[in-house]
Amino acid sequence: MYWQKEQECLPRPDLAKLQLERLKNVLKKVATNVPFYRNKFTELGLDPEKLTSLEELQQYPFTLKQDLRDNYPYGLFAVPLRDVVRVHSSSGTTGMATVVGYSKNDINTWSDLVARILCGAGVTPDDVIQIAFGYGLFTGGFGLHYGAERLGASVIPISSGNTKRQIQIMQDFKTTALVCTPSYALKMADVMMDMGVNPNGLSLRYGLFGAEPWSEAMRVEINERLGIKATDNYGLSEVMGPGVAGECEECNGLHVNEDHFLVEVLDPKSLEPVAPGEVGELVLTTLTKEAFPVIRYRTRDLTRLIPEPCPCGRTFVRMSRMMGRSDDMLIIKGVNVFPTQIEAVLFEIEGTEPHYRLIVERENNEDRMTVMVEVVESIFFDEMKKQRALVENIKKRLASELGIGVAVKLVEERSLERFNGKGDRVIDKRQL
Ligand code: DLL
Repeated sequence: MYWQKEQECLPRPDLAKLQLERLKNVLKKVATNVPFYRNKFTELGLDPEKLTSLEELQQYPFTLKQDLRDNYPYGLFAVPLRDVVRVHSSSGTTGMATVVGYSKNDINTWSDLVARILCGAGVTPDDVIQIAFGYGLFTGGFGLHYGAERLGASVIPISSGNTKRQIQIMQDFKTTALVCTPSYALKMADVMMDMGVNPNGLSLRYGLFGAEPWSEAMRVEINERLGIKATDNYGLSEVMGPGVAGECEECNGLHVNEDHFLVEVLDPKSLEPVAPGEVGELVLTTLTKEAFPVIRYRTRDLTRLIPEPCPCGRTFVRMSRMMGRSDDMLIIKGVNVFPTQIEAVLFEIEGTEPHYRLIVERENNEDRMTVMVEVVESIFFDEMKKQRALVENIKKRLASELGIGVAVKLVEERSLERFNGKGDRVIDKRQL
């Protein structure tokens, strides 16, 4: 039921003491080893040596995704590269990409924290875990893999894609726990139906889902269609990857691994703490990471804390499932996409206008994005062949920037509605 009971059930006063000690340590470390933090702290007259309470963290500056981009690739690492044993990165080309690193100890901690989440969700060493997250620069595949091995389960590192094969393997290898995005779980249920596979005949019992937003209604549907117990788990590469927080078998909020991450929930406008239990932006500080510590990282994810104790016995605070974003980031097929990335690509292509619309839909449990882009008159009325070549070019450039395929539709100049100021160019029709 617990992976590290002593830590997961630590009395709150002891936890606060541990957090303060660790916070002081990490602040001192970044002030010494990372010029970005040192300069900011000096500017604000902050001396980590003088830290006496957790509340004083509020005087410290935030870290933004842009700071990671500005320091691409290794500028925010707090140890020399020779002590880094793993690197992960977000999609996107230079200027948009973010890079994170892990020391040997970081990988060790990461494995434990993911094992905690698997264990909390009901998984044991007797389980056979099929990991259908992508293995690669994305943290999902490797993160869950190391945690599952740490737990001692049997791991099937199948990675993402090829749904029929996933189902075949699930049948043959007697998978008991499925790890992927919630939308992919529903997609699998669809394909099982097409293949005439009855989910009740499978060995599947648990589903651990994350990396994209989903709803209680989706959970009910997944549980019913696959005959499993679905739990939510949350993380982000900038802070570690999966392993930051996860639901226990109560399925009522995600426990944050608070001995390793300090949580704040702030009003995204005033950046002041919201009242306990109110919705705000999640801000995280890593307490133990060596290679890539982050101080007050603005996740842009909206959630609320659930201060009441959980019947499971864990003392770590719970947060509600993610309720949205305080920026315009989209998650399409589990991949993070910023409209600005698309804008930047279109800007570079001759013949396109800087006016576009992004339509996001979910069809048969699969995300689809269509980029509608205005093109100059001469192209719009040009031969089909030229238009097709332009569409292909845009598609290719977008696929390489974003890491996912999108549909592209050319529209006539001045046909898309104009906005005063920052208009909403995204039409997200997905109903989760
Ligand atoms: O998605 C890490 C991860 C992998 C978490 C596998 C869980 C399972 P990134 O690619 O950096 O990392 O994307 C992080 O995804 O800021 C959220 O907006 C979103 N996200 C992650 N988990 C959830 C979740 C991984 N359970 C971004 N519910 C985050 C809603 C989630 N959104």
